[in-house]
Amino acid sequence: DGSVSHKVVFVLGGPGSGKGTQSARLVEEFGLVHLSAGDLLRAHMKSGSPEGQMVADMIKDGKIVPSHVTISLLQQAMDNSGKHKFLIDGFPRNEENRSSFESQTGIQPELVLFFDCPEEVMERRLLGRNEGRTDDNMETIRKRFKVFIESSLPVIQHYEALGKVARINADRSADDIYKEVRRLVVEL
Ligand code: UP5
Ligand code: MG
Repeated sequence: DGSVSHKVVFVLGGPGSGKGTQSARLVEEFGLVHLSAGDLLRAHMKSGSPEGQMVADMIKDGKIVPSHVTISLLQQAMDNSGKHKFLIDGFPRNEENRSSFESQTGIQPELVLFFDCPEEVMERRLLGRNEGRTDDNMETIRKRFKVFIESSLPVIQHYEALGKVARINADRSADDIYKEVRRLVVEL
């Protein structure tokens, strides 16, 4: 099915660490396909279906949406792109996401970018964003941080053990971060 030829980079890091910002730059320079799991889920929640409503409720509460929903959105987006190099931003968020994605798609990431950023810096960025996201309020931000530490960090540790993680200090200007990030991706 061609999945063996798919090249995937996972872009991980806490809420507000700069995944979307850096992904947009990489896409512009390298022409990869940017798949933000959060953006796909936010589009899906506007579909008006019962599943869309469930996704909306979970995002507002900072919870991780069931894998089958996210993976089917990612799979569709990959299929529809007609391309084979992808930057997957904000996924996988827990071990179940990771193992289901790997077994269902047969894809292993080439590289995992981990944007490491102190919570107080991420909090300030999220509260300053003002894009009307239902999860950018102090109550939900606290829950997102907790879910990140408890459920998402183990995914990064899993890939660290496989030598796939590039840890990037994300508490710097977007320009400084990108200088480091582009050098990692240019090598792929
Ligand atoms: N900014 C960025 N970089 C900066 C820098 N270096 N210096 C100063 N400011 C910087 O950046 C956030 C803000 O900071 C922006 O205003 C930006 O200009 C500024 P951004 O690049 O948007 O950061 P990002 O890491 O993408 O933050 P985001 O809020 O998108 O991260 P989340 O991981 O919280 O959000 P995501 O959309 O991935 O997920 C949202 C929710 O969807 C999850 O909580 C969950 O409920 C659900 N979800 C799932 O259930 N499953 C999934 O697989 C994915 C999502
Ligand atoms: Mg984002």
